[in-house]
Amino acid sequence: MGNRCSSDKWRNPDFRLEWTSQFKTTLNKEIKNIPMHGINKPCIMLAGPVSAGKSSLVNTFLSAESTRLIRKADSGSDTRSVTTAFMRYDSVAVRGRFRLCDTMGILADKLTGLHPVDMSLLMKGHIRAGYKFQEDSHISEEDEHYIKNPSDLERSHCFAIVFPCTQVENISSDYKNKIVNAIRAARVQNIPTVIVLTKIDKLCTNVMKSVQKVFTCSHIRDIVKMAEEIFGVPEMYIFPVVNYSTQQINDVSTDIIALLTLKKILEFTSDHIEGPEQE
Ligand SMILES: Nc1nc2c(ncn2[C@@H]2O[C@H](COP(=O)(O)OP(=O)(O)OP(=O)(O)O)[C@@H](O)[C@H]2O)c(=O)[nH]1
Ligand SMILES: [Mg+2]
Repeated sequence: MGNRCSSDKWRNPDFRLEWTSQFKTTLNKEIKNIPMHGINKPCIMLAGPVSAGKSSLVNTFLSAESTRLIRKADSGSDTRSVTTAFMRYDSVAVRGRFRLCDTMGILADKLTGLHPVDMSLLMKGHIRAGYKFQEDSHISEEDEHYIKNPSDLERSHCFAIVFPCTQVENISSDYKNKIVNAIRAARVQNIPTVIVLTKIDKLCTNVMKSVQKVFTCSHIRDIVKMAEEIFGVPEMYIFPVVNYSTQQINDVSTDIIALLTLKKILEFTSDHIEGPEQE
């Protein structure tokens, strides 16, 4: 881990960006006001490798809306996914504003981890929350958690790939293929895709000490550009974040990075729900 920060910003996520609690409050108000065009609880589906930080991201987003750290999703390090069931979490600040959908981790080898069929069915809304994923097979249509005719509320309105920024440079072709195929499946279903790059604190010593340095760290910029090339998702839809992992109390900069990301994701989701103008 090194330090490649300069005084130049590689991204300006908001022209008002100030690392203050007032700005956190403003962002939270703006998030509450994003129109969802009749969809009561749009679903942001999170998917990505085992230990990428999907469940931690749920907790970080929920904490950033709050004055204290929220730990609803179980997180931890293992070679197998800690999250074994499909879980949905309501936003904290305004119940029903949006839902975060947490899934079992993808594994590089072909036969285990989140099954590509389950991934596609989750996007279409065919799987009920609480479904316990099978390690080596997908849900059957006879399963009590299978929804035959999902409503608009059950499908995914945004697909967020969660990927550790520390693994972008040496991603294996198996992982790459599984993720690129998932992105293609989302595209076929016209679901907007974003990438959230976690663990930026592990990439740069300066960012580890002060997460405010995120937009001045050229190493993080390079990783974002690399992720654009690998996954074929435009840079503007790629967001570096740091999740709460060891802290006990909210850190305003961590909350602001999370809220800037959440706001963009919800704006893209809102645009997608609104769709093109109808003749
Ligand atoms: N330093 C650091 N650690 C993180 C970050 N995000 C997650 N972690 C840690 O990474 C480990 C895995 O995090 P999880 O949130 O459980 O990952 P997951 O993607 O839900 O993993 P599975 O459910 O097992 O697929 C935990 O020990 C977290 O504390 C981050 O941004 N920085
Ligand atoms: Mg998890």
